[in-house]
Amino acid sequence: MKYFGKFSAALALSASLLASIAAAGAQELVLKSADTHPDGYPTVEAVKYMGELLKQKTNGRIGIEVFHSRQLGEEKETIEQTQFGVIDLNRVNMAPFNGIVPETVAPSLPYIFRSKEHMRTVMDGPIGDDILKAFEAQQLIGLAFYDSGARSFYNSKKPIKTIDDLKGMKFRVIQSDLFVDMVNALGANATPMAYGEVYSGIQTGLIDGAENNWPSYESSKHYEVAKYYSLDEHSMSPEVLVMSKKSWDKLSPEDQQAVREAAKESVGKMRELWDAKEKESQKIVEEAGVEVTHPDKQPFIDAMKPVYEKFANTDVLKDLVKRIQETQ
Ligand code: GTR
Repeated sequence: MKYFGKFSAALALSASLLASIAAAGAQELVLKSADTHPDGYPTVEAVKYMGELLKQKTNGRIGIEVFHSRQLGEEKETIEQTQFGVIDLNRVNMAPFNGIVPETVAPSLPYIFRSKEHMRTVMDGPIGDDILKAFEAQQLIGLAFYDSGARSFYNSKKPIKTIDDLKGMKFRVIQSDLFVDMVNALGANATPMAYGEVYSGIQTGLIDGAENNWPSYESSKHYEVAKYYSLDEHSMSPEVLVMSKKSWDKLSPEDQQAVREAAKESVGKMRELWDAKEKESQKIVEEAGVEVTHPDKQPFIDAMKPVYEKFANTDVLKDLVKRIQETQ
């Protein structure tokens, strides 16, 4: 009797184990997603939210795991790994794509967007769709755009009150030739560098500063070593969420559709989080004693003319720029 009891208990146990393994097996395609930002940052949370939506849409078969805080490497490396299919999903800024997906140059151009609303209207519409499609030539599927606010300069040396104050200063830029030329055209010196090296770069004096939006300036803690922030808002280069074409091709058309929908549906959530985070980050850095200046933007805008001539130099790009400017 005792022996029999043990035997049936063992049977029951292995049956439940098998059931849970089967359930996990049915469920588990976990897409690996990269992000340079820390846990809690709006882009990280938006992709997690997309994962929840995807689970619902696929009856729990497909999920997403976000590897935040550069766990999978700096943006440039993760882009390559996504092209190779080692990483399934990647949330990155558009700027590191400028050299390989020419269409991404248009929304990365300085002062191309008149406002946050203008940027959102453009990226949500046919221009955004055309840019998303352009990623396919690079073995990537463009899924959605996220906000990235406006990027401004910050430094450890002095408040920037006019464009002339930038002369000779050394700024880290994102790894994009467009960004290098933009900074050089303002009379400063650009040093392309990985995001993860900026804090120590400023601390050791290798660079005087960098440029970014409020949430990045705050969450990276760069404000601790560079307390002068000048709101020149030179770029609104959006974030993009891409999928490896290799991973994409393994999905059924229905699952591909579910991925696309979940990505698009995460945009609204991201914007909510973003708007709140911008305010929160500004408050944090101001309370920490950051000195904010408001230089006149017109000389900055005027200085960008040669940058437009050099980078918006093909018919495709000229057309994109015109369409963006004409969008109301
Ligand atoms: C942030 C962006 C990151 C990264 C970073 C940088 O605004 O969200 O993806 O590109 O800037 O400057 O490297």
